[in-house]
Amino acid sequence: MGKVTELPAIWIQAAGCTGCSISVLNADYPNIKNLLIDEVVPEKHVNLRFHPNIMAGQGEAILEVLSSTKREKGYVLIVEGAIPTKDNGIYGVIGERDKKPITMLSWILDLSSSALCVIAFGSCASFGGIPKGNPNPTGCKSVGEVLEEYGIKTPYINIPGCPPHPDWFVGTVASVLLFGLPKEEDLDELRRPKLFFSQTIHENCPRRAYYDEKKFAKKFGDPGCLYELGCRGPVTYADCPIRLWNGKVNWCVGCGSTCIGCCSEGFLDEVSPLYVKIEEAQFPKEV
Ligand code: FSX
Ligand code: SF4
Ligand code: SF4
Repeated sequence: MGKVTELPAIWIQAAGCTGCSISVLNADYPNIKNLLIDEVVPEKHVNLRFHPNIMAGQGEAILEVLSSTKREKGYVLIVEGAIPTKDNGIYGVIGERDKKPITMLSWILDLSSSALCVIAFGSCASFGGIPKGNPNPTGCKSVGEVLEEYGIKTPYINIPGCPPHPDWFVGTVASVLLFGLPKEEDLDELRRPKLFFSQTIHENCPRRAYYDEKKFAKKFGDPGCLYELGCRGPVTYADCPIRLWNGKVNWCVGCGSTCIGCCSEGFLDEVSPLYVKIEEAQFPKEV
């Protein structure tokens, strides 16, 4: 057997609901055990050193893990949740030093500056999401906004979704392990991996024939396209209809719900109210 190389990773949770973590815990092939204990790709192992939900450690000891990983460099920083920035970020803290709270903002600035890359996981981290929604009392911002505001040049990848699909995380990490950091041409203009986000939901939806024939559901439970019930599939980029969710069991439109545009840059404010029809003039031209 060859020598196993390790990629250290730190997962910071900022302002979110933890759904992104729960989604990754539901990864199936590879599952979360394969991801954390085994080699995700031959001779490469992800060493997840800090994750608030699944690590056993607590207190000073785990804060030291953050500091020592930072000193080593060569790690990936994963951020889940938007970053509260108002009043120096005091509305979101992780631990304390000398009896003073350490803000999420300061951790993210500190850890991102020495990271190989930052993965903004979920719509909150990628675009601000629900925590940034009007009136945004804590001044939440996306990871990209914060890095750019503070002049931090570490490359970052946005993986939106509320929550994002576990495959989008595992696939991105596996790609970093196999091929190194994604090249600019692998990301779109919103820094999403093109592999997962290059087509709209509407392009691959199994109800698309109904749309083309103008057979629209009038109420939930009806057969037909859900466009008139407010489906955001035509303006949302993600591969849900072909990837499916929960171990390929089903997905939003498959179970009779509209796509609510959870991967959209404007989620949630700009896709609301959710169950009101959008205008066809808003569709991108490729659909
Ligand atoms: Fe946001 Fe993560 Fe939505 Fe929740 O914390 S992307 S609110 S599913 O889980 O950040
Ligand atoms: Fe599918 Fe929604 Fe497009 Fe109708 S509008 S075809 S339900 S994605
Ligand atoms: Fe989000 Fe739409 Fe995919 Fe459902 S179908 S997970 S709402 S992007």
